[in-house]
Amino acid sequence: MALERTFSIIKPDATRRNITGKIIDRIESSGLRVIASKRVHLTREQAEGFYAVHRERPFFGELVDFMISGPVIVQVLEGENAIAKYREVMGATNPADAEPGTIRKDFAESIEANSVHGSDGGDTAPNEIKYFFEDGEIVG
Ligand code: RTP
Ligand code: MG
Repeated sequence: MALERTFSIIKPDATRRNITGKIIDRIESSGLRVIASKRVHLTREQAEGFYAVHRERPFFGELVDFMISGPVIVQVLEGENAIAKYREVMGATNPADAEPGTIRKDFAESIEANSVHGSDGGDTAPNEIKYFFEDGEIVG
């Protein structure tokens, strides 16, 4: 099976609580490999652009405020079936609905402060990766 790449953000609630290592351990234990990583503080423009698909949703303003409330870690993950695999490892958007053993069940604070982002499909993943990384920053 071919290797696939997905895009991950470890969100500000997790950097604030200093639990990024615990989250990366879940990622690596699942078999996914971190092939690019950097810690950044998103600008409002970057966060609005990244979440543009949600612009009309009622939570958009709060989501952007949250995503710029502290540093994040953006990453490219590689592995077999990486996009679906990482969605499984993350768990449901709302931690109350997430399966035991998932990142969001075990670490998320709320439906908004839910510790991680992962691309939701083969159409979005490459664009999300390009939004944050140059080709030379990704070492597979
Ligand atoms: P993500 O894009 O961050 O991986 O999360 P997702 O696909 O599971 O959820 P999505 O529907 O794309 O929502 C994006 C992020 O917006 C926040 N959210 N808040 N207050 C609310 O009702 C609400 N719903 C979603 C979460 O941070 C969610 O991850
Ligand atoms: Mg999403």
